[in-house]
Amino acid sequence: MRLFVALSLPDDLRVRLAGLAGGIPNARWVAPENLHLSLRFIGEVDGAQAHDVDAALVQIASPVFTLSLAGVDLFGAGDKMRSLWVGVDECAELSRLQGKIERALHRSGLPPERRKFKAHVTLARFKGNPGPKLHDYLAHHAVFRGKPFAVREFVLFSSFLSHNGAIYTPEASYALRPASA
Ligand code: 2AM
Repeated sequence: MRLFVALSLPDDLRVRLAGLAGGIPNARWVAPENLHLSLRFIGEVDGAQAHDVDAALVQIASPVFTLSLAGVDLFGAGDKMRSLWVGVDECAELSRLQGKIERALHRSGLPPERRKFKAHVTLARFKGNPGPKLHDYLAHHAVFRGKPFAVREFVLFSSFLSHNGAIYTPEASYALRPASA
C-alpha cells in the first residue's frame, strides 16, 4: 500500500478552499474531500513496514496546537509549473510535530526525507501551462486567510490511484496531547 501522514482539515475550511477552485487553464483541482496538509510522504510499503510505521507513529507525544492557513503560492516555475497551494502561518508546533514524525519514521527503517519540509495544502496540479490568468489569480487570492483551527490529531492515509483520481483513506489517527487544564 501507498501511505502518507497528514493533517485533515475541518469541513468548513475545506468548503472555503474548494471555493478557490477555478479560473486557471490547465489546472487539475484537488477534490474537496482530498484536501489535506501532508506531513510526510511514505510511499509503497508492505504489511510489515506498514505495521512498523504505525508502531512508530503511536509513540509520538506532541501537544494540541492551533493552525491558520494563509496565502497562495506555487511550486515550480516557467515550463515546470507543478502545483498551486495554500500556505500556513509560521507555526513552531507544526514544525516540531513534523520533525518528530520524520525522526520516528527514520528510526522505524524508512530512508530519510531529503527535501526540506514546506507546509502547504495543494489546491491544484498543472497539466499544462496555466498562462497569464495565473497571475491574476495569485494577485486576487494572495490575501486568503483561513479561520484558525485546532489540530488535535494527525492521520496515516493510504492512497489509491484510480481512473477518477486519488482516493485517500484514513488508516489510523494519532491523538495529540490536550493542553493541561
Ligand atoms: P503534494 O500535495 O505537494 O503533491 C499524497 O500524495 C500526499 O503526499 C500529497 O500531499 C503529496 O504532496 C505528498 N507527496 C510528497 N511527496 C510525494 C511523492 N513523491 N509522490 C506523491 N505524493 C507525494
